Amino acid sequence: MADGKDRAFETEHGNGGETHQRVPEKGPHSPEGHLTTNQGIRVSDNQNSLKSGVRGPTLLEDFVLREKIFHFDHERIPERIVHARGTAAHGYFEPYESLSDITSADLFQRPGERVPVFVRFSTVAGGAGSVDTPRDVRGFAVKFYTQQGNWDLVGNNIPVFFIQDAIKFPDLVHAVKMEADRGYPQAASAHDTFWDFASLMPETTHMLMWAMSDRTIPRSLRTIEGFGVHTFRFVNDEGVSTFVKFHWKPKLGLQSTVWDEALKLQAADNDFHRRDLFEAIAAGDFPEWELGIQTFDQEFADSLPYDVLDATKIIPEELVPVRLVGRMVLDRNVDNFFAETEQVAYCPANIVPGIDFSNDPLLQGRLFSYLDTQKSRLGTANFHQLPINAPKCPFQNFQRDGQMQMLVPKGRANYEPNSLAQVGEEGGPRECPVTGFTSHRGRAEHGEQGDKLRLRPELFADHYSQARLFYRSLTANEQAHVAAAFTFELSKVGLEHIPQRMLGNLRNVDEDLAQRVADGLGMPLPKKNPAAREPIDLDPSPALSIQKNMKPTLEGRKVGILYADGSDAKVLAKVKAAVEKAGATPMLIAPKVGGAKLSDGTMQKADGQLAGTPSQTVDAIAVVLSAEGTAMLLKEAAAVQFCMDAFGHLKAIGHTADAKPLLDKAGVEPDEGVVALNGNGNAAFIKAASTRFFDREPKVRILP
Ligand code: HDD
Repeated sequence: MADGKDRAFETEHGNGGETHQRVPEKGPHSPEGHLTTNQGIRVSDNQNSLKSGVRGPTLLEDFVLREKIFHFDHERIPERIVHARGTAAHGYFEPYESLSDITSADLFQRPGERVPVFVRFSTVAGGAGSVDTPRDVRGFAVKFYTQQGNWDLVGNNIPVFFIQDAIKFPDLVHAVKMEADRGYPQAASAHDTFWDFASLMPETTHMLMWAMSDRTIPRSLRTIEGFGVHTFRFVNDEGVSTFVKFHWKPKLGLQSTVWDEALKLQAADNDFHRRDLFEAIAAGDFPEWELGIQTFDQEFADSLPYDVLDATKIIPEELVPVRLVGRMVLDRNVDNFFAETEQVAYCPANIVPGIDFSNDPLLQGRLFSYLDTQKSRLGTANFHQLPINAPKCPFQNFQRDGQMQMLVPKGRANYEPNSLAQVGEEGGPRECPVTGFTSHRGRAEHGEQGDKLRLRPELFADHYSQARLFYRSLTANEQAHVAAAFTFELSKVGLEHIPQRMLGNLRNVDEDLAQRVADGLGMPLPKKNPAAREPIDLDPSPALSIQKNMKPTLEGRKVGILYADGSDAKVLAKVKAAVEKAGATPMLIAPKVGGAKLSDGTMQKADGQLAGTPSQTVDAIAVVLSAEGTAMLLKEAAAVQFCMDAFGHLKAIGHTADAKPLLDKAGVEPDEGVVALNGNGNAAFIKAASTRFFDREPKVRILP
């Protein structure tokens, strides 16, 4: 190949002896962009393996083929045992104010100074190839690349967890994942083993309430909250510790789907959430959250009727308000899914000076698990050197060698102490008692030190009070959804004693809930199961309800506009403009993706074909049809279903007068959310599209 770049491009491909064109000087085929092997040898032919004779056997000596196939065979790494399916983005965090009074953490010192972050959202139970919209908890993991090293806040979109002690985590995960013998169901908790475990472990009850609520069927990753779950510590320059709980509040507010919509999304678009996140960022509509903290001291913790080291408990916002201390913006998609999203390695043990752990026994177990899991997933103790994992501040120590060592340390100093500096050699880094990380000491009087015991603190035994608090904080419609979700999940359980046991537990939460689920299942209500500690009534926390806290806005959402041949060009243009003005994305949907001919004779291209773009993929619909178009679509099931589902999923429906027969066929009944489009500003439609119509629900489904 050394004989000149030009001839190298005139490749014989063996396909009929055809010679490929001379390749230009610039571009992917130019000398700079030349395809090579991993050893840097230029490849002359990437289409054909090396054979002995044109119809002969492939030769073992074909190092180009062997290297390519060898590498391909090893392209996959073990998927995460939990949270395997995820999507991620880059961005930044900036504090609003200095928190120097409570923490010395560098990232909280200077208002407005940005710290880069990498955030991965995930589902928990399904494999990497499962779907985005099962009923499941969402992981919300944030890596802050601070000047003092990496801080990972590895949380979920639910502020509590199923279990109190890490020793139960393998049991929980085995139970929720697909059943061991049959290998199904994927990405679903609605099966025997999960509910067997959950009903035998009353400590799961509070989390079950959240899991069965609309929190686990979010509309978008941009509309979920995030929580650090555990109680952590802030520590200031004087070494004074303050307990802290972390919250992420989405700028767009909370929004969820209804269950039927979530199910149908699984059919319409397996990648619904990752697509939504990617497209929003690509369009410059950057997702944003505010970081909130709840801080309190030991005295306050001691005054609570539950234990702050128990990850199955919250501290209601009404009791300790959430103080908003900064914002996080995701403004850049990954360049490469594998290199970044797949290889990112979060670890709750990654903390920086100024932040410290509490003795929460769930957190303590996590501190071991994540580092360990990365070794098995990424294959080497040097995974921290991968670009996505490496700190953005300098890091140096005497750890050496190992598989895939990417660094080339110089000199002889690979141990400490050493005196090599005395003879002019590089002596290497040293510990620093002043700026180095020091652990908060804990205090014996709070049971934080003492005899070795396999015991839980007494208040951990209250498994029901906060489950009740959660249920009673919801709107009536949300409560009905919880009852419906329990009914759905337990209806998938084959072993009859399991729903009975679960119902016996639910009676400790709320008699009405237990009765509704029993009725929904068509089963008798069993005796109440004894509670390890009698539940108490706590004040409801309205902050826990999604519906009470939804933002009436169309910002960041999508409106599907259905049109066909003959649709009024002016009405269509006005609806589209109104949607855009409201900060949302119009999605033009027509029977054919090539488009349709409008009333003024213009051909309007579509963004989506009707059969492939059902209404569950958008937040509201506008049906802009002429009499002719309506007559045609009355015979199209996808069009009828489009309107029927929008109505059933409690979405706003704007429509032209001529579209009425289609709506009638779809069973759309008049209500506040069904709005005439007259082309004049569409203000009423935009207002309706900014919310959902939960009052409509009794008309479309029987909830328990
Ligand atoms: Fe975990 C991954 C969140 C308890 C062991 N966990 C993982 C991820 C998130 C969480 C968001 C995915 C990170 C990513 O995107 O790569 N986990 C939680 C939360 C918990 C929790 C909020 C409770 C408050 N986890 C928990 C326990 C253990 C683990 C008690 C084990 C004792 N988690 C793991 C793990 C994973 C993981 C096996 C799998 C993949 C990974 O770590 O990187 O180590």
